[in-house]
Amino acid sequence: MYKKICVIGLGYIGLPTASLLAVKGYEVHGVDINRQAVESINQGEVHIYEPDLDIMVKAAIQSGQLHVSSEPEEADIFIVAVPTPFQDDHKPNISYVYDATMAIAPYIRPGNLVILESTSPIGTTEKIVNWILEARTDLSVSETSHSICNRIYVAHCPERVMPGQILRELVENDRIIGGIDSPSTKKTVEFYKQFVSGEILETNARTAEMAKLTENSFRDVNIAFANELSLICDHLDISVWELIRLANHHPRVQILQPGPGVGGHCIAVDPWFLVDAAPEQAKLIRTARIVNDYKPGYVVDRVSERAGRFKSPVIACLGLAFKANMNDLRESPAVKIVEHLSKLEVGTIYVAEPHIKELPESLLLMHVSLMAAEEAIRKSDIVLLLVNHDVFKDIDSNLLKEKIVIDTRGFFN
Ligand code: SAJ
Repeated sequence: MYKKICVIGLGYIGLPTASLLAVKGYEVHGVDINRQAVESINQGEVHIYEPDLDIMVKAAIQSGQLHVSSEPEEADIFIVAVPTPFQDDHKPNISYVYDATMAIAPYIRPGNLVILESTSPIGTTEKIVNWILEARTDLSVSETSHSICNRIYVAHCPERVMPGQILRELVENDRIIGGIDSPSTKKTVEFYKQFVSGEILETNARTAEMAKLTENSFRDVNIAFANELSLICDHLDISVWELIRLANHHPRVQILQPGPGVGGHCIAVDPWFLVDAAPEQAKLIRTARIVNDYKPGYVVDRVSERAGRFKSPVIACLGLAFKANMNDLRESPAVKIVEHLSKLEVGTIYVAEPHIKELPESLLLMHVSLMAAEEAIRKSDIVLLLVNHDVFKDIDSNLLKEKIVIDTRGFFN
């Protein structure tokens, strides 16, 4: 029975996973290169926002089952949950996975299981095996009689949780597990069965890697379809919101919602890994990325056009987060749009983002002000709705009557 788990990377996936396992009774050692994060977690605090995560981290630390530092320790299982961003040319950057593997390599013992949870380009799990075996010639991954006593197990189990619902989805979501061989898959399945109530699906490492990329590409392509419809509808003077509502009455049609662009660290990134792996074949996936990335600039142009009608235009921008009801600004199209409007000096800009207390530095430097939504609307000529936060439902609709409203989410429809 596995007892001790070492989790590398204490971000949006690693920290909830480490605390969940600790609360379930495992001894968990968390590792992060960010020393400030390590310090705050050890005090039972969190450096990222996710509903109820603070409560779970506090419980895990207080129970003594979770301890964190910047150095790995020996363990039965190593879980790698580090970022896998892309470079400027959209090529995947797996240097954090390499660094994490090198960091744990000296601590791996025969019989250990190494699990990659980071969303990864196809072939990454096999690379981890090669890196470990290069660093540790005493270990092996084969089952021959002379190597069985020093073999290790390696598998990919991609994280699939939705920011905002991570703690529930960590337990309830179905999981895909692909080992580098069948014994690795089986050991990993046994481990996840201990804390996952969803179905556990077995495959090989490469298919597991591609499955995760496929899920996020599927969503990106579908959002791109909705975004393209919004461009066509603007051109033809048809309400895209009414159009989608009507079309979705068809029993086999379910169009997603257009927006100001696609944000977050996942959907706007992962499809590029498929494009990189098969550039000739992944034409639709690449086009979807281009359509979605076009949307923030398109919104900026629409606002600039309208602002041109005023002598000194004032624009109220509602929302900055990358999606509704959260304070997460990672890769947020709303932030990009406000930055761009400000750079172009389109007018005076007020931002209402009820989920944050302070503007990001980029906007502070641009003299953008943060205020309550109704106050921003009162002072403005143009109201630009960027995020469909539930709290904006309380806005008095009379305030919008005399304003030019640019609603990128169909919120006021
Ligand atoms: N968006 C739209 N229109 C829609 C739906 C979303 O414009 O109809 C936008 C959002 O506003 C946001 C972006 O897309 O800017 C992404 O949001 P999201 O809710 O689609 O997804 P994420 O990035 O929060 O989480 C995704 C999830 N993947 C899928 O739903 C296939 C999650 O399950 C993954 O675990 C996560 O990526 C990840 O970590 O990969």
